[in-house]
Amino acid sequence: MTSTANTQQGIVPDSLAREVERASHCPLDCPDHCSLTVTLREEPGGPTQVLKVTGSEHNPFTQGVICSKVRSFGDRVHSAERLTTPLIRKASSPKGPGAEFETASWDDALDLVAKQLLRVQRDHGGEAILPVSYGGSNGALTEGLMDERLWRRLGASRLSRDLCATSSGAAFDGLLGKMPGTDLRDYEYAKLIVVWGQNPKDSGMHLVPTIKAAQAKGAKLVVVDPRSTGLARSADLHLAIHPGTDLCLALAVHNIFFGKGWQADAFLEKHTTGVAKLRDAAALWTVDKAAAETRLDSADIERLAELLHETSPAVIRAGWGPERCRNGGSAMAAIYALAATCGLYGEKGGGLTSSQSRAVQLKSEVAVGAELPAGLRTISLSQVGRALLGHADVLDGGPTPHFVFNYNCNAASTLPNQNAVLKGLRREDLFTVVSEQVMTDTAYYADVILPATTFLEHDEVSAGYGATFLTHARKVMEAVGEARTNAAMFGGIIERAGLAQPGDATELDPLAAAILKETDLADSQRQALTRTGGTLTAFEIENGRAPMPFVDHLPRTPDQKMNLFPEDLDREAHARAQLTGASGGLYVYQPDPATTEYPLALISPAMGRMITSTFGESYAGPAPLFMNRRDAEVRGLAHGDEVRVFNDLGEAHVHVQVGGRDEPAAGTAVLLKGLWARHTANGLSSNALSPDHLSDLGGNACFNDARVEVAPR
Ligand SMILES: Nc1nc2c(c(=O)[nH]1)N[C@H]1C(S)=C(S)[C@@H](COP(=O)(O)OP(=O)(O)OC[C@H]3O[C@@H](n4cnc5c(=O)[nH]c(N)nc54)[C@H](O)[C@@H]3O)O[C@H]1N2
Ligand SMILES: Nc1nc2c(c(=O)[nH]1)N[C@H]1C(S)=C(S)[C@@H](COP(=O)(O)OP(=O)(O)OC[C@H]3O[C@@H](n4cnc5c(=O)[nH]c(N)nc54)[C@H](O)[C@@H]3O)O[C@H]1N2
Ligand code: SF4
Ligand SMILES: [Mo]
Repeated sequence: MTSTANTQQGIVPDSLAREVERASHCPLDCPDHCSLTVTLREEPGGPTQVLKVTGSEHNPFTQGVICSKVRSFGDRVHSAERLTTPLIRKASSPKGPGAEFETASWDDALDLVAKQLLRVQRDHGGEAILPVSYGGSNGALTEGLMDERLWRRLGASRLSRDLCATSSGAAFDGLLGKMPGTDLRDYEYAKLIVVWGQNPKDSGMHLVPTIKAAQAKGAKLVVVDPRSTGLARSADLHLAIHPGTDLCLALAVHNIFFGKGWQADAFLEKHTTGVAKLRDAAALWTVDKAAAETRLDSADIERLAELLHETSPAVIRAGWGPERCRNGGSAMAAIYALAATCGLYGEKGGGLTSSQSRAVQLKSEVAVGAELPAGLRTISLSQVGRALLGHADVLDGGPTPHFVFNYNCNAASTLPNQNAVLKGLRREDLFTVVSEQVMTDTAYYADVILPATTFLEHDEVSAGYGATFLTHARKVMEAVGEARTNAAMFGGIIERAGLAQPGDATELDPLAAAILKETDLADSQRQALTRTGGTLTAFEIENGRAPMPFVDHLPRTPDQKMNLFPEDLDREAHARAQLTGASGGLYVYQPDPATTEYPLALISPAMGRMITSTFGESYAGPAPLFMNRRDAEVRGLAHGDEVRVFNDLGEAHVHVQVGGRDEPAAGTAVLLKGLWARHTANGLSSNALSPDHLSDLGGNACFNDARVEVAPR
């Protein structure tokens, strides 16, 4: 090559630059956890450029294939919207869209943050400090570690990170403990695959070729999804269920099995408890009653039961769609329980996989190095808006937050009750810090913005959920600009706030070692981690195949049995229902929240080109509202029309896409999750319409309980 390249340093002859390849692993909030090769252009004394990100073969599930988002990850690293220095809001500039900032040094920014933290702690109490973080795209070194040390030492409010997977987490832990599920690679051997409320094409793409391979060998496919996704269209049976009614469908299938005597008696006897109570709960759900509630044909519900009865091995891939509603926990539990009633376990290619069935559970907790003060109140991430507005019902007797620290989260875009969140963040008596990689919608509400590294610029320890791979990825390049890791940023604040203690571990390597030690890795796994940065389970390394549930391991419940009716879950669901005066309990259905005014269910599934709101800077939009032809017709709407979608919480201004790909069933509308203000005409998304009540188990956000009307604008 004889050319030269433009860089921030000027013109550098290519002879001085070099191309290098480094190994990495993708920690983004996606089940698959691809292993990667990153090609970089490095210049002596100059900035490093990400040239290419491709898949590598280390992870046998992802096999060198990666999604387009991460193939173009260099665009995010070097984005024009990348944050490269600390910023402080100009005193004259109001918070929110268009806010103006001045560049600051890290010293000045951290001094200000520490000073404000101590002021709020002194004037309002530690609990007036509210960390707002999620951490789905973060592993054990960037979430729940140095941040947690700071919050504990300050006595800050606890945050319940319940945006996602807490319904399914509570249900899975209650029924099976932290037990690994059926390995996704083994789906190839299944003769029946039931994809229940998951959309692998967009949100875990490596399962798609495995399903296709099984279909090519004669496997049948069932998809339970309100949308006519590509997978649904290729299925033998597509149950276009009405959102939030999966509990009725799952219980009706249990009821058919028990009614016809098809239940797997030997398995139930040997491996489960609580079957009688499950059976009683299911007995209330005749096929016709379930058909009415789910808006499915009775014959299709019966067909699902027959397929599960007739076909073996059969496997259920349970996704996240059914969990994001008032009965999401019970729905997930009833779906998981089908694996027992229908006798799916025991054969290669049979069983159940959920986001909870991970091979290795990571706990940053062991390396935090600070005691958790007793009695701190907890605020739900789904109810941050109401907390910021001082609603007593979510403050648990504590103070209204006066300090928000937003990191690993894009609160302005991703939390329900968006209008309350934005109004709260606009409060002038609230001090807000946002640590981010790019200028998100949330960053515009900050008093101080601190630039964060991406996973190519920091070390991370993380595990796939669904795919069984644990990784310790090393940074492949120095930080862009002045971006800092979460550990360095929180370490700096701890120092400045005078909260450091002698002997505090702050370096990432010993912290990572402490976390990995707790996972009890086998020698073979440690070696693989050191060699390639990624490892399979010890079982697989030793046996050359993935472990099978109930064959190679048992539930991680106290009695090693699958508990089909955990009493503590029943109590939790009962208590949750009582908050609204309803009667409830495990497997108790709560009616559809639709009204005559707001009859349409609005769901907000994952978008292929983003990870929740991450990569929003590179999606131009505008985002469409997907509608069923019939629903559009009765409202006089045609494809492309500009509409308002609204309810009592707010409204979003969008255009409609009628019919076509991913068409929802009649009665359901779709606005994909993670949208930024720039993607809709009025800057609000489906979250302006999502209520902030919590699910029956695990207190999950109930995004899909939004009920709306659509009208021309
Ligand atoms: N590209 C990409 N990948 C992602 C993500 C992303 O945003 N983009 N997000 C990641 C994260 S955070 C998560 S949690 C997972 C989510 O991954 P998925 O499990 O795929 O979750 P969703 O996309 O929310 O919903 C899945 C499907 O459920 C359907 N659905 C909605 N409501 C219901 C219901 O009540 N019942 C049933 N049966 N189906 C319903 C939706 O139409 C959708 O097709 O994906 C992860 N992977
Ligand atoms: N309407 C609707 N909304 C939803 C959902 C839905 O179904 N419907 N689903 C929800 C789901 S499944 C999820 S998981 C949540 C996700 O909610 P969020 O976690 O708020 O969403 P992300 O887009 O993943 O935002 C993570 C942010 O952290 C930043 N980040 C990444 N790494 C680091 C780091 O090391 N340091 C710092 N400081 N920042 C970092 C990223 O740039 C990104 O902006 O959203 C939920 N929101
Ligand atoms: S987001 Fe998912 S599919 Fe894309 S590279 Fe990361 S792990 Fe692989
Ligand atoms: Mo999620």
